[in-house]
Amino acid sequence: MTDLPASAPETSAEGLAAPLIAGDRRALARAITLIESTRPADRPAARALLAAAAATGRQALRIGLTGTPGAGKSTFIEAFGRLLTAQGHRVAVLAVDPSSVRSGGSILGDKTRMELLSRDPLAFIRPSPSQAQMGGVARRTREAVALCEAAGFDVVLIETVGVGQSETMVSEMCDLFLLLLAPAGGDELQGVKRGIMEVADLILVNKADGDTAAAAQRTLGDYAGALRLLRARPEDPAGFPRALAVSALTGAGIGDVRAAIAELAGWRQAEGHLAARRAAQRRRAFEAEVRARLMDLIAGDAQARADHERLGQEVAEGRRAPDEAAAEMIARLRLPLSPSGGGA
Ligand SMILES: Nc1nc2c(ncn2[C@@H]2O[C@H](COP(=O)(O)OP(=O)(O)OP(=O)(O)O)[C@@H](O)[C@H]2O)c(=O)[nH]1
Ligand SMILES: [Mg+2]
Repeated sequence: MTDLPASAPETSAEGLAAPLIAGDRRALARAITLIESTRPADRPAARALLAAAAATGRQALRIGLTGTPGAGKSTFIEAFGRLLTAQGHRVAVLAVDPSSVRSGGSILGDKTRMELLSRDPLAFIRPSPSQAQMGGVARRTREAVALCEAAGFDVVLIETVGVGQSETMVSEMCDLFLLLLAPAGGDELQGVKRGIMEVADLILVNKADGDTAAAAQRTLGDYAGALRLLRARPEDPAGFPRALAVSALTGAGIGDVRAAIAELAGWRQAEGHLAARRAAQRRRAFEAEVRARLMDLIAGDAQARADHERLGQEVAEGRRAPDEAAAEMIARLRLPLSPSGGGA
């Protein structure tokens, strides 16, 4: 078989860029498929498309959302997303699911729980690709956000289920971070990792309706108390981070969430914190890409791969110190740099 050119019409950057920038959702979906491709031959077209996207200079408000399984994330996105589109915003929803296997039931559940939003012409919903390590997921998600922005979506919601490192990753690519919780007994507080509370701008206690209304108010009190113990952050106005009770089902409190987000984002924008945060995020993304490429260099070379495996084994067995083995690994790559090794 001959190599298919990377610029096959259906995946060419030139063919996709114009409709993408015109806001065509099918072009956006295909563009995301292109940047998700693991075929090296697709990468040049993906890069060209990302360059065209960046040239638009368009930016959205990027909102991260995490929450325990079943907390009501999908139902919340349906309610919140529809509130935004009713106000004329164009809303893109990107799901990040690090657990590679997503049950068909869950996807079906999402379809019904975001039924109106998924049919809304002002909305775009993209389920997570089912694969790969966090590194790859982080890059793809970052790039998908950039494509959504170029397509004219002015709010991008990045949803992740509250497990593993995915929240940290999502918080690294958003302007604002929401934590959605279901009402529960007091011991639930311990179940939420302190690290997530520290990056959350809003803690939303969902299901504040019907039988669970009282429990939601109690949980709200617990979290509001816990938030008061956190150190004030210089990039926040008074009153943040804040805890709110909502009902994604009835819509109660969703308007307050909208108002709190507008207040916080407006303040951060005016004070320059938003720009500084994005600059720091881009910088860290660059550092992560450099590290990833170094690992790719190793993986792509048989000798380097063997050295890496052997040194890793020696470190695991306690025969070598990690620092020393890493120095040898880098020296063996024979990069055209003088290996000063930090101390020498
Ligand atoms: N009473 C009540 N039930 C809710 C509310 N929001 C969601 N639910 C219910 O909670 C269940 C889970 O809702 P989902 O929106 O699927 O939750 P999720 O966090 O997306 O779940 P996963 O994606 O499976 O982690 C469903 O049965 C919803 O109908 C709410 O505000 N009040
Ligand atoms: Mg869901």
